[in-house]
Amino acid sequence: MAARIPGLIALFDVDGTLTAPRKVATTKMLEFMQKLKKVVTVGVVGGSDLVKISEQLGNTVINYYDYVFAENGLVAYKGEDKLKEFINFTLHYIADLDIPIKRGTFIEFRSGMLNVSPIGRNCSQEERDEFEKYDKVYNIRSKMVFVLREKFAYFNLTFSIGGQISFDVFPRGWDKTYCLRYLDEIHDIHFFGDETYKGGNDFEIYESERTKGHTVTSPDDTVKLCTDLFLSEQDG
Ligand code: M1P
Repeated sequence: MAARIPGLIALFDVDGTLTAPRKVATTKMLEFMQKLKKVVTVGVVGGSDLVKISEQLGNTVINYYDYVFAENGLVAYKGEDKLKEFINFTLHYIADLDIPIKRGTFIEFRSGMLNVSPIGRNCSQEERDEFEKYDKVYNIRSKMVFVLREKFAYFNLTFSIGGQISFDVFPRGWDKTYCLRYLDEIHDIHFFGDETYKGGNDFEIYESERTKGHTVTSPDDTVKLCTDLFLSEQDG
């Protein structure tokens, strides 16, 4: 087997890039990644924790990819008083929110971020799909982010609407670019993501000077783009 291209990595967002949002990767995608891994170093950087990424990409995800960065690669969170103030305000805001249904787990506490969901993370798949549609019409999440950004401007937070029912909140700089510090020796970093617009959770790493950013529209689009970039010469 030919050696992989040295100093180059193809780094992928998960939801909307390797899988449909919160869904399991297709066999076609898993097989494609195995093929791609023979040619380039491959990595995953997701906003979710490792448990969720493993549900989507398989229990052996760590063995399949050269790098797996869960929760954007973060490990710590500090500032208990600020945290409490933020959580209290956010829960009050959600309590006053008039949306069709609410379930449980409105704030999920993760290692390097808070994930805030107006409907609650305990909702079913059907309920989450419905909320996504409702949110597209009524902008529940973007209005909430607007209020929180104003209210907590001095906290230096980044708000990122990535998935279907929630948004992530984390200290500025603790976005997906955080994982790049583990890739110091790699100079050619290709990043693939679907939420690459300003405010999307792939924006910072897509824009980073250290990466060549690629916007994809679906997992199929990811396969097509990677084939054109990395595999066309191999097949030809
Ligand atoms: O990876 C994108 C997002 O996936 C989930 O979003 P939601 O549950 O709203 O569909 C969350 O894990 C979120 O943190 C993550 O950014």
